[in-house]
Amino acid sequence: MYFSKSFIPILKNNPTEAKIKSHQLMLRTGMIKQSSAGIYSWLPLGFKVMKKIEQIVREEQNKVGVQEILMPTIQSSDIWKESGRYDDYGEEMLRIKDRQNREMLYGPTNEELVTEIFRSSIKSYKSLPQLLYHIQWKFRDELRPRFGIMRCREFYMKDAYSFDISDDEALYSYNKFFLAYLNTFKRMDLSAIPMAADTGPIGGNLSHEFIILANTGESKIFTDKRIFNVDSSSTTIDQNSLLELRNNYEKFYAVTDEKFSKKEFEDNVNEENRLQTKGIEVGHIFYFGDKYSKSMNATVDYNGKKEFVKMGSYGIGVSRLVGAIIEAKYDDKKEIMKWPISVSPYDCCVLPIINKNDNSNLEKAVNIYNLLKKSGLDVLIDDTDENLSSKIKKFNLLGIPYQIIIGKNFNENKIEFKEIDREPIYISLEEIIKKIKDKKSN
Ligand code: P5A
Repeated sequence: MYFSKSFIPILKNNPTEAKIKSHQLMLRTGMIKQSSAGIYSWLPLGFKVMKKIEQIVREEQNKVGVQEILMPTIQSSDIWKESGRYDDYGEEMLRIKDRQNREMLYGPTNEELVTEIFRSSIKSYKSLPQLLYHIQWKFRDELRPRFGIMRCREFYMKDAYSFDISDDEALYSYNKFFLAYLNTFKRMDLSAIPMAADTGPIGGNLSHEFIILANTGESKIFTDKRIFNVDSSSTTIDQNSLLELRNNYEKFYAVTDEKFSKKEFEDNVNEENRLQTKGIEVGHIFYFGDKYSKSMNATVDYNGKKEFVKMGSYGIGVSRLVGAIIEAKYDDKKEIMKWPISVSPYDCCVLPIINKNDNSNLEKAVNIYNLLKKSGLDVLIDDTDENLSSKIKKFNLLGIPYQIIIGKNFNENKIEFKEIDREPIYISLEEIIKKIKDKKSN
């Protein structure tokens, strides 16, 4: 992509209405544009990042055997009346009437709709477990939408649902998601810690929030620092390995503030290991047994008897993750954003220093740009005539992790190559391509 033809509407200064870094940077670099309170359009740069996040989330769901579906955003109120949540959900639910005067709503979550889909098709326990997910927009009429896309009204969520015959089987499903979540966030270069959490309007008595540490986060957390050293890399998807993983985490006290007890914290964690801080909730998983299957009569045939299925639900804030990654990766001191390569809007950028009346650097840069593209990389070239220092400033905000600078001492075998937050090195184009590709496949 040529910068001059791109739709990346960069603002000169930080927008004053934005209070946290991610909101500032997303507006400043034209990733999003507010359309009304808590509702945003996603412009190319932001959209590219979100789509990459979505794809990682999708691949990790598929890996643990979850099947993708797509449910609508608009739901009928009937199923919510069956579950009893139509009234419980309160003012956060956006209610709509269609031309026949039927009560509809914009889905804030999909436990009811997926239960309705399940009960109409699955009749025998032999078809269990069923694990289904979709990635779809949700609407919650939040009282105080804030921090841009971190707490907004319309947001993009991956929500999955599990259906099992027994508590034991259902916990096995729960643990598959537990592992899938750790792997998902790791691929975004985030360290997300599972913490025992409240279940709120979803219900149930077992739940973990996946939290990444950030001072600007809205969740207060209390934890044993040693939980950061738990390693999940050798966990496999069999039942025992997953149980061991859960145990390895649950050995350490780690809770959000609704679950916090001063006494338990002090009894369980030595003073030097106590950490009380803030974080961003990027995922939340729930086990609620037969809460929905009972009220909505979702049963399967089990040796001649009808049994209510045992369910859980599992959310990831796909759009929130865009902001969360900025909060985690923006370097305040250097004023540099650095996207993890796995979600970066471009793999690298080419920055020619363009002198008036001399197009030769631009020509060399275009040549390199074409070769990089041919090798399969996604590249942004800055073909504008801004000077180098203003290009660098701009690209420090855009956060593309690798820069190729074409200046006056251009040498084909020693091209200036810079990881955004490091000193430049001088290597050949083949070496540059190899470096970036190696990083991408990690
Ligand atoms: C789990 C999947 C649920 O809704 N039902 C289906 C369950 N959980 S949740 O915790 O309420 O939401 C899941 C994740 O969605 C993100 N999220 C938000 N993102 C942006 N703005 C919001 N207003 C918002 N509300 C929830 C969070 O990442 C949350 O973990």
